[in-house]
Amino acid sequence: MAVLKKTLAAKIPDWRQEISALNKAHGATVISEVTVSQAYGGARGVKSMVCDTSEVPPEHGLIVRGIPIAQLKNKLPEEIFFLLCTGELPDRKSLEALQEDLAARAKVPAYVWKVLEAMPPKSHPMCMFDTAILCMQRESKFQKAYDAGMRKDEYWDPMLEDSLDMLAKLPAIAAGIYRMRFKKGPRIAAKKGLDWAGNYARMLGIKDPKGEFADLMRLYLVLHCDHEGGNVSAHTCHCVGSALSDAYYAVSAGLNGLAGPLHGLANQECLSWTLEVNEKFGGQLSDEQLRKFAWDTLNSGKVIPGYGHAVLRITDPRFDAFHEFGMKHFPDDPVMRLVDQVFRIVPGVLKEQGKAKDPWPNVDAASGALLYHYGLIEQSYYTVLFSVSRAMGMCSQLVVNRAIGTPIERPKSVTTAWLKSKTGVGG
Ligand code: CMX
Repeated sequence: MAVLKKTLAAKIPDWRQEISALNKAHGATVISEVTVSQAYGGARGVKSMVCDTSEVPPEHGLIVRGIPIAQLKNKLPEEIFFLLCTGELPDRKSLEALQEDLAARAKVPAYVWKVLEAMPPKSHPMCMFDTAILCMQRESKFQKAYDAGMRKDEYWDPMLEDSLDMLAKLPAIAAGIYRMRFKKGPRIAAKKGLDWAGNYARMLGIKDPKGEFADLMRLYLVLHCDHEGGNVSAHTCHCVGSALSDAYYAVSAGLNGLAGPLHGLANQECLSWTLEVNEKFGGQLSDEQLRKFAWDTLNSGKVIPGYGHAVLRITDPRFDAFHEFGMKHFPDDPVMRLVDQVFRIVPGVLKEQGKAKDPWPNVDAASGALLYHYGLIEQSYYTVLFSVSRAMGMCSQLVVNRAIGTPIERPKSVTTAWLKSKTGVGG
């Protein structure tokens, strides 16, 4: 049995026992209340689901299985996936075993390319990526095992199989979409022995004489890996998976949520905003001009992309990691300089406006500038990069949920009439 699966198999009985004991002893303990505003307000802050892969305390940012993301920034994405699934980082041998396993599963079925080639030429790269994942559903080992009468306590095993099969193929699919959609020439084959992110960088075909772009890809895929359970993409994946839909259905559903402009698409919008500022002022603008431009954006009823967060109340540590990377490798790049200037000015503007609960930059505020610097300038592609990484979080959550037997999700909705009667409004 492969090391990742073996590690999980050893841990799952303890997880089940721990949860069962907690439920038995404290099942009736109240952990959250819901106000009328929260019911109308996207359930913000309502604690009503469990996610053990990661947490996002508002004052600290992403913590993966107990380890702050800043301490993981030099790891490989494969190590992060192992950590997400099991709660421990792999040793060297376990990492190599996982890398070999992924390499052995990496071949993309030929029909995926045919489906992608048949799509309208101006399809959004996210729609292409989701479609590619969804059309591989026929490969699902979970569905086959379910149809064959698998027992409930075995669900996690084929869910892990599907997750590994899918994750192994995502770099080639994502890179293939990039080259097809933006007419970059034929697909580039993976190189044997190269890590998951290194191969993704290679297959994209971005010129990388110093290997810096590959390092950026490693960092990018680590930083976007997971963000607890309640964000749109994770929650959608969780909800779809709770119906025992397999990983292909659930992850593609989650990614459709990531494609929204208030969620993953913000990284594309953020760079557009930065480039618009850059172009308007010819690469040079004073702090006062930037402040005015930010106010103009707000006064025209738009948000400043890359700033604010539903949960965080600090500068996102993932922004810090990207900012540090950019300032280390190309501090004089005009777009990077502007990102830095925006970071100095925009939080003050948002505070002055007083609406955003979090005036600080999120992960999207810097990532686009870094990609742009290395020549990955097609902004509509950026959410696909995010997706390749976030699929690790979604898959690990699916595996853990099937391991601990999370039931089908079914929160109760109420009507406005019910709320009026409950609160005594109108009679
Ligand atoms: N610019 C302008 N206004 C903002 C703002 C920003 N960056 N961030 C929040 N606000 C506004 C909201 O639009 C809201 O206004 P209304 O009351 O008029 O509706 C008000 O401030 C309160 O919002 P909030 O409670 O602070 O934030 P939400 O939890 O509702 O929304 C988010 C969070 C991320 C959608 C929001 O901050 C935003 O739109 N940011 C810009 C887009 C972005 O960067 N998204 C990427 C987030 C990262 C991710 O999830 O992937």
